[in-house]
Amino acid sequence: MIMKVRRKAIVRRKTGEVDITVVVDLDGGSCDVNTGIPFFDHMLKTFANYSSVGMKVHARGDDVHHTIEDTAIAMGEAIRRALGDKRGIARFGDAIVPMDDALAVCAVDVSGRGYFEFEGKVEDSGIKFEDFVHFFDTLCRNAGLNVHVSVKGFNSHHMMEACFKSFGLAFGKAIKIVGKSVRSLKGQLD
Ligand SMILES: [Mn+2]
Repeated sequence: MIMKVRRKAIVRRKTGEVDITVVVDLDGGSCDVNTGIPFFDHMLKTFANYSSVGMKVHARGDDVHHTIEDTAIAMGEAIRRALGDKRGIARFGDAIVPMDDALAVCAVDVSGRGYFEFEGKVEDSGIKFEDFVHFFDTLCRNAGLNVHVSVKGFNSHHMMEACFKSFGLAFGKAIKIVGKSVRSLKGQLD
């Protein structure tokens, strides 16, 4: 009998500053995002759409920085739990995404070692550039993802959106089940 294990996790993060519920289903599903920050919702929906990950994010915080930061922590933890022992996944994924003037490049390694590297200068758009970078960095450290993103262009909305599209596409490729073993010479991924 073949048993299919659903790669799904639920994380609730309630602190003195935020109340966040995240559901992540790596094998697909609907998208339901409401953080109270319209542009951030737009970016998270973009990530869900291009990665084909099923995702629910309901977040409320006392401050935009806290809401974005803690959503990244909760999403990262949910992704890490949903990935489990990472058996069978492609592990690596990449994408190059143009969006009018903007061009984003993203490479992902689901290594278990959280590290985010960003190249580019983006003006504040629907969210501050510093919060945009902080979201990726916090997500990657909590999920155990190694992600490199670079972007060029001049319209900051397009530049940020192209980054989320390329990250979604690259992540979707990296978590795809392509075999039966853990893709590491060590025989395991943290
Ligand atoms: Mn847009």
